[in-house]
Amino acid sequence: MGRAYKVVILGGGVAAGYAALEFVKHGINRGDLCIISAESVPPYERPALSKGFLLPEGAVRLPAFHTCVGVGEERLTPKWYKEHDLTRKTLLTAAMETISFQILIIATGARVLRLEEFGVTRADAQNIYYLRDVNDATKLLEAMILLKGGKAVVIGGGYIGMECAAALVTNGVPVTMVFPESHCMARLFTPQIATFYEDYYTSKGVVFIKGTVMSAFESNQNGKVAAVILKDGTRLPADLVVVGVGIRANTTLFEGQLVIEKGGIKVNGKMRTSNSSVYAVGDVAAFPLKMYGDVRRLEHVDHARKSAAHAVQAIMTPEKTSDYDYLPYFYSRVFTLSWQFFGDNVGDCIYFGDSTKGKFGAYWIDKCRVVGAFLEGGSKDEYSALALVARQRPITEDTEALAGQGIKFALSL
Ligand code: FAD
Ligand code: NAD
Ligand code: ISD
Repeated sequence: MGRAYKVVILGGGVAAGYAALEFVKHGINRGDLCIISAESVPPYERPALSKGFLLPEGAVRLPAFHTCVGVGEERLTPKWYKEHDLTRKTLLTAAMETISFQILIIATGARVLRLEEFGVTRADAQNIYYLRDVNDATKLLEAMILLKGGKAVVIGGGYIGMECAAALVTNGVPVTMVFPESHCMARLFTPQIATFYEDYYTSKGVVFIKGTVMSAFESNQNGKVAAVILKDGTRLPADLVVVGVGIRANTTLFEGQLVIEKGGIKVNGKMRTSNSSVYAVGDVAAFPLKMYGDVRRLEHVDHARKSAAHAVQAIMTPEKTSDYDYLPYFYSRVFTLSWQFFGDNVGDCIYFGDSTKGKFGAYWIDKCRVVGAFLEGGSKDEYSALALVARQRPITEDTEALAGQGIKFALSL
C-alpha cells in the first residue's frame, strides 16, 4: 500500500529540521509533509555531537538539541511533529511501502570517508571511531569513558580531528594527531593561523605528527587496535582511534537521474535540481554562490539551515523568492577557544591583533578587495562586523593601515 504527500523530504538531519519549521511557518496543510530518515530520532543540531555532547561535565543530550535550537528557534521534539501532523518515517518502518510526492526535497547530507577507501588495511577493527550521527557519538563517548589511562590517536587534521582531539583531552585522554598536511585545518587556515591552535593544543599535551599518513593498524587477539603504523614504519600505541578524513555527499541514489556537479546535486538559485519537482539542500547540494559567480558545495550548518529555508520559500511563495545569495560562514569552538570566518579565503592574508592575548584575526585580500575575514575570541558585535566586511568586500589598497586598524576596520563600516 502506498501513501501520497504533497512534499517529501528525504533525509532527517539539520536541513530537514529547518525545512520542516519553515513549512509550518508558511502554513503547510496538515498531513501534506513527510520526512523519511535513516535516523530513528527527529532532526537535531549535528554540531553539538563533537562539542557539548562529548563534555565530561554539563554535557548536552537529546532531546535538548533537536533543531532548531541552534539559532534560538523552536525545539522540534517528536511531540511537535505529531502536533503538526508531519509524518516522520525511518527507513526501517518505511520498508516495503511506496511513498509518492509532488515535490521531493533531497536532504541526505553526507557520509564519512572510511580509511579502507584510502587503502588502509585492518581498518575494520573495533575501537576505531568515526563521527557523523548521534549513534557514532554515543559509541565514542562510551569508549572514552571506559578508556581509563588509555591513549588515543586521531587521524585527520580537519574539523572532526581538531574538535574530537579537544574533547578527548578535556576527558583526560592523551592524544596524538596524524595528518598529511603541514598544518591543521589546511582547507581554511593559513600556516600562521594554524600555529596558534597547534601551540594551544600542544600546551594541552596533544602531539602532532604532520606531513604523513598512516598505513596500517596493528590489532590484538581481541580484534582491537593496539597501534597505528605510519607510512615510515613509526608505531604509535593506541587504545582508541578517531578518524575524521572527510566526507562524500550522499548522491548515489540520484546519479543518472539528476545532474551532479562538484560531488553534489546541482541546483539553481531556488535550490531546484535538474528535475523541476526535485530540490536539494544542505551538504548534498552544489549551488550557485552568487557573490563569487561559481558553483560550490558547502559542508557547514549555517548553509544547511539557510538553504533549507530558502527551498521552502521557493516552493511556498515562489513570487516572493529571489535567488539564494549566501555568504559563507564557518566556525568552531574548542576548549575555551572560539573562532568565526566569513567569506572566501583567497588572495593575500593580512593579520591583526595579538595572538598571545588570545584575540587575533585576519583579512583575505583579493584584487584589492577584502573578501574574507577571520577572528578568534571575538564578541557578537565584532563577528557581525566581520560578516559585513565579507559581504561588502570593501576596496583597500593600504594593507599596512588595515593591519593596524584590525577589527576596528570592520566595526567602522
Ligand atoms: P545531515 O545533517 O548530515 O543530515 C542528513 C540526513 O539524511 C541524516 O539524517 C541521514 O541519516 C539521512 N540520510 C542519508 N541518506 C539517506 C537516505 N538514503 N534515506 C533517508 N535518509 C538518509 N558545521 C558547522 O558549520 N559548524 C559546526 O560546528 C559543525 N559541527 C559538526 C560536528 C559534527 C560531529 C558533524 C558530523 C558535522 C558538523 N558540522 C558543523 C557540519 C554540519 O553538521 C553539516 O553541514 C549539516 O549537518 C548538514 O546538514 P544536512 O541536513 O545537509 O545533512
Ligand atoms: P575535513 O574535510 O574538515 O578534514 C579532513 C581531513 O582529513 C584533512 O584535513 C586531512 O588532514 C585529513 N586527511 C585526508 N586524507 C587523509 C589520510 N589519507 N590520512 C589521514 N588524514 C587524512 O573533514 P572532517 O574533519 O572529517 O569533517 C567531516 C565533515 O564534518 C566536514 O564536512 C566538516 O565540515 C564537518 N564538520 C564541521 C565542523 C565545523 O564546521 N566546526 C565540525 C565538525 C565537522
Ligand atoms: O550551531 C550549533 C552548535 O555549534 C551547537 O552546538 O548548534 C548546536 C546547538 O547550539 C546545541 O544546542
